Amino acid sequence: TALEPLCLSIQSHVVHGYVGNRCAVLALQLHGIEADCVNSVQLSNHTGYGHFKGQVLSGEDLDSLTGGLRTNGLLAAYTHVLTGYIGSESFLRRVVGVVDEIRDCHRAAGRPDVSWVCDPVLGDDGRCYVPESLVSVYRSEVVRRATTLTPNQFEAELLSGVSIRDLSGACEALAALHDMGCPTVVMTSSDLPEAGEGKMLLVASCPWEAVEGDSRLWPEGEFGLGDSACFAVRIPRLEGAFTGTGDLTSSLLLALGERQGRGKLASACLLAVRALQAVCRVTAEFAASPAGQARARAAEEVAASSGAPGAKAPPPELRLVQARKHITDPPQCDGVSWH
Ligand code: PLP
Ligand code: PXL
Repeated sequence: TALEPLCLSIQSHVVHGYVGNRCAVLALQLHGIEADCVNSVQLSNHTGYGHFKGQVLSGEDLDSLTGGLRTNGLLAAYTHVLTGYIGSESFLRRVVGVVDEIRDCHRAAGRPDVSWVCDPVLGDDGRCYVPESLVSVYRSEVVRRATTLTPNQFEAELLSGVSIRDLSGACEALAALHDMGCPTVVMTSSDLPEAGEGKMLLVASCPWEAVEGDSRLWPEGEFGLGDSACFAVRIPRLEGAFTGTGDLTSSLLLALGERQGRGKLASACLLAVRALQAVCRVTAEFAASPAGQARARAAEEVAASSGAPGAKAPPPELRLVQARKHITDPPQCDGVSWH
């Protein structure tokens, strides 16, 4: 018999705010997916605040937690693994080991493979914010094990070695990641000329079977390269910065992929974009409200009085709880469309 979905989510925890597991677990649970979490760090708040305090889980700590799960026979229950920001090579190698062990359990029991939705967090806008040595571990060990990768444009370029200037370059980079062993790649944000003014594109590439239930959903047909279908969703850029959107996106892709079922990756992507856009809009509306503006002024005063040069107030935290109905029922959003 098929197992109930149960996701092991290995991500950051923050006491205040919504990044990492604080985003992902809520989104999974709202979609009815049980989520167990390993908190790879526990920080007071995300690092965009300038000041943060807390602890980093060591590789030995991770071994100890997985050892407890192993002893109780719990590793065999995971149907999905979701990973996000990982800050060290030794921790990443151990995560790979955990995925291998979960897969061994399922293989021994004759059950279907475990899916690994991996957000290969390396950096953004041409800047790496993890140690350079992680790139080669992602390339050699992670890409071929992940069932779905969710890089941004910069990460897709670093992992594939293909520079992305336009949509066809994006498809080439994603095809290179298929050649490296990952069947489904969803580039969750990009800055491409085809997007149009004020828009960005989510670009996905996957086996044709992964979209066969969504055939002719998007108007101009797929623009696949050989064995893979490639499609894109247009996303309006909103005023202001948001933190945690990448973590929310990968968890929504996992949850909506599960809900839509096999062969419906394209509609899962569209729904994930709608949910994300709706959460960002609810967040932006709050930020513009009197209560949101008072909070922003207070944050600016704290930053200014901290004495740290260049300290500035962080962007508003995502309003996930307030936007929960949009997470479960992604609404139509102006400007969100197939390319
Ligand atoms: N703003 C909006 C409206 C988004 O939907 C997203 C992510 O999809 C972002 C900002 C973050 O984009 P990036 O990952 O390029 O920082
Ligand atoms: O959303 C990415 C992220 C994950 N984990 C920690 C962070 C951030 C973004 O700032 O600070 C700890």
